Amino acid sequence: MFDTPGEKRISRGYAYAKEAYATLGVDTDTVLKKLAAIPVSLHCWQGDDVGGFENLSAASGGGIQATGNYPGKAGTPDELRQDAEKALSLIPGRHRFNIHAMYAETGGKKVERDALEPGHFQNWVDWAKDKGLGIDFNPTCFGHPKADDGFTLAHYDAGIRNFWIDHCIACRKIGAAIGKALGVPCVTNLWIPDGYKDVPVDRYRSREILQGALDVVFEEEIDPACNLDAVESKLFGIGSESCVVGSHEFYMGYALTRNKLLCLDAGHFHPTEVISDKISSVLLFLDEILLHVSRGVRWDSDHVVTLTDELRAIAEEIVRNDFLNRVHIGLDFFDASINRIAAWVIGTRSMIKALMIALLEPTAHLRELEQAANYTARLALLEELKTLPFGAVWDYYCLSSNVPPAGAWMHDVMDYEKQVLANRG
Ligand code: RNT
Ligand code: ZN
Repeated sequence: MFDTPGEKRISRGYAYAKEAYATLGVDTDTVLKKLAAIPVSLHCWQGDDVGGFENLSAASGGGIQATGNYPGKAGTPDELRQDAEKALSLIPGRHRFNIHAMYAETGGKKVERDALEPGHFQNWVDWAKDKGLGIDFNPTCFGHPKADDGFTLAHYDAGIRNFWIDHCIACRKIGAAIGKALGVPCVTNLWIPDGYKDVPVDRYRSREILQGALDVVFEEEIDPACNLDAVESKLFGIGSESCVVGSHEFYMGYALTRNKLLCLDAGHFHPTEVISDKISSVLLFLDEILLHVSRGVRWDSDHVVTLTDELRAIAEEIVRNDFLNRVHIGLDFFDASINRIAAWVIGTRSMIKALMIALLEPTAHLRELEQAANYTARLALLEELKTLPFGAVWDYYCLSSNVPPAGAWMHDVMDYEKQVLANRG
């Protein structure tokens, strides 16, 4: 390593950056050690446009939709794992993989969602073990005939409601089995699409029904060493513009009173509202939270995560407050208009880059300035930090993690596209 002219350039760049950060009292080597220990949960559904492998219907339903038709989408679990492996080989660090119930492998047999068992996810567990990955899990309460009218756990019909309750109970057991098998807890996140296209008359009753259903889902205690339950709120979806039953206030209250993880999805609030500002509030009252880091453009569009101000702010909130053990960082985006492996790589590398930049900050000094009400110096320093050579630190991190640095990984993706993706039907 560090023999080729390109690698030598990265090595020289790092030496310069190390000195530059040292003048601020920041040790870049320590930063990179910390960074390497932060897992990011890559969502499997970027790889197949939220399709799953149950052959039910092409569309995801539930008001979420991947747009685009870039060729080469994964059509089988093996293809999806192969694609994920490719993406992971271009991402520094050790991470997690987030799957949905609809990615079950039932050996060609039709298994209803309320009858799913840990065995249907054995291939995922074996794969994760082999690759040193953790796994997170999700019930799939959409893209199914029993969810076609947009209601699941909050359905007025007890038959349909119970079907989804049973599905969610099955999923918690699957999560627990996964966590047990891998020796690290699985975060099982519950999101349901339930909501009204037009103005409802009785919001309270719908929310009361949801509360009751959730209490049944969560009745059985599960060892938190195996499974952690999270609940995800939303403001609106396609077809649920007027009222989403599982709103922020609903799940905030639910998580607080039932000791659950709250999942904050970056696209699930008013367009000018940001989740970075919520982390410090909710963590005053909750032990742990889950993030669905996403990028909404004008609405909950789930664009690929990029290094935006908000992404940086999210990372800063986690790092500055030492919340790394209380915030589970998951990604949630799906873009079918570009190479799907590149989408994973861009989004995950951006997340890690944001965490690195936050770790490179001389936070203690900034805090002192703030406490002394020296807002002038605080602003001046925050601005100066923006042009420090973090790109050189990033390239060095990639290279020393055996991952291509900036500008190099796209060649791998293009080769893979020619050799693998182009041959898919
Ligand atoms: C939908 C939620 C949810 C899904 C995934 C597929 O608005 O964000 O998290 O994106 O479960
Ligand atoms: Zn989400």
